[in-house]
Amino acid sequence: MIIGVVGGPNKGKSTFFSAATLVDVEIANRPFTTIKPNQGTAYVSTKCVHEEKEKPCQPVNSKCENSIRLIPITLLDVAGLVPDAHKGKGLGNAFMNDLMQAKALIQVLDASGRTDLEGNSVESNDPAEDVRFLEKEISYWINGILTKNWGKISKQASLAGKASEGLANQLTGLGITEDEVKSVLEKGSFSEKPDSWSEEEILRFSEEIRKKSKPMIVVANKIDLEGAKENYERLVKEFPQHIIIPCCSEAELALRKAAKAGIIEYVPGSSEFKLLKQELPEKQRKALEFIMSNVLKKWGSTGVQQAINKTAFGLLSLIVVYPVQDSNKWQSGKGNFLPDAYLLRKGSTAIRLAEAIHSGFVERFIAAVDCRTGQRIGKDHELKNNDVIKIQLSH
Ligand SMILES: Nc1nc2c(ncn2[C@@H]2O[C@H](COP(=O)(O)OP(=O)(O)OP(=O)(O)O)[C@@H](O)[C@H]2O)c(=O)[nH]1
Ligand SMILES: [Mg+2]
Repeated sequence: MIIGVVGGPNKGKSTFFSAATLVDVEIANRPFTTIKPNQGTAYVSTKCVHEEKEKPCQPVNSKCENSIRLIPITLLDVAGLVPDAHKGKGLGNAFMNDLMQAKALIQVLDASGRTDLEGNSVESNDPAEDVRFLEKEISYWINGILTKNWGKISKQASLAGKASEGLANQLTGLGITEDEVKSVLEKGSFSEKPDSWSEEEILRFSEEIRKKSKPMIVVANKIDLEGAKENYERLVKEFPQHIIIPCCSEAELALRKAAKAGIIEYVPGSSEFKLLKQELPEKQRKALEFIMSNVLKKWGSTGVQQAINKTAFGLLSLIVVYPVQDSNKWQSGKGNFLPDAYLLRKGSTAIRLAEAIHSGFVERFIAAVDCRTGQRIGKDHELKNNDVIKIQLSH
């Protein structure tokens, strides 16, 4: 699962990325610090089900710390996007192609309003503009992909009953399915003849398919700075349909680095940390005190882990499922207790779990077992969050 970190320049995207993945990347107070994309592993966190059996799990495809299962996802940090990127402004929008396979986007904006849309330092910028322009530019990016060879594809798509198929073909690179195209065509009352669509109509379609295929969460970053709280509250009012997370990426980066260095004990996402070393340089002690009083106490957490989790469980409605081979002991064939945790879309069936483990399992699928109840389930049985499932395969 790939999730993209996007937004205007100098908003703290790379800081957010680095805090979430602990990959060292260039961070600087100027626009266009990042040019080539950064890729790393972040973790969706959820309470592990191992406590039901009262013994620690032996994770293989994921990690488990303090009874919290950490399931890896790929995070991509890209260059900053500016207004009119689709006309070549800034670094343009071609670099967005790195995000083709992303299932969701995390927009990082500067909630303090100290950077303008181009990434320059200013006294006051309205972060609501960041949300509006970014959505527009992403729609233009999709529009650009959709309209490559528009004459040809729109003609083919207009053939009787072929609109969704023709458009979906053009958009498969973006991970968009024909069903999604169909639903957008229907809900948006688009004509079944794309070759008669006006430019505005094509753009409206791009916008609707963006909402479906690249849903976005908003990270109100730099929440530690003056004025950020007021802006954040305004954003929440102005965009009631968006998930908006107050965040201090810089604090999270400092905490995770301090934890790695053995200076503090800190579980990402939590509202506190424990000092392990009493003797600290003055500057470091002050920085940690600042984070405690101005970020953790005030906001409950730094927001980085919350943003990852909200993207997975809120925006994408994912569930966690634990496949095992031994339905009583919840073990793998090798004897590992609860080795794997998979993220699946809500509504996924047993056969989708089999497919997620290995595409070859689809053909070999016989049945599955809900290990909590011992009940045998069929391929179309809908799975629930935290299900422990044994899949029976033919040889
Ligand atoms: N006060 C504060 N500063 C932050 C925070 N997050 C990032 N910054 C600072 O914002 C500046 C830009 O950070 P980057 O992470 O390089 O921003 P970016 O969005 O990746 O920038 P480009 O790659 O140039 O598009 C740096 O000076 C960071 O230290 C935060 O939560 N609070
Ligand atoms: Mg960057």
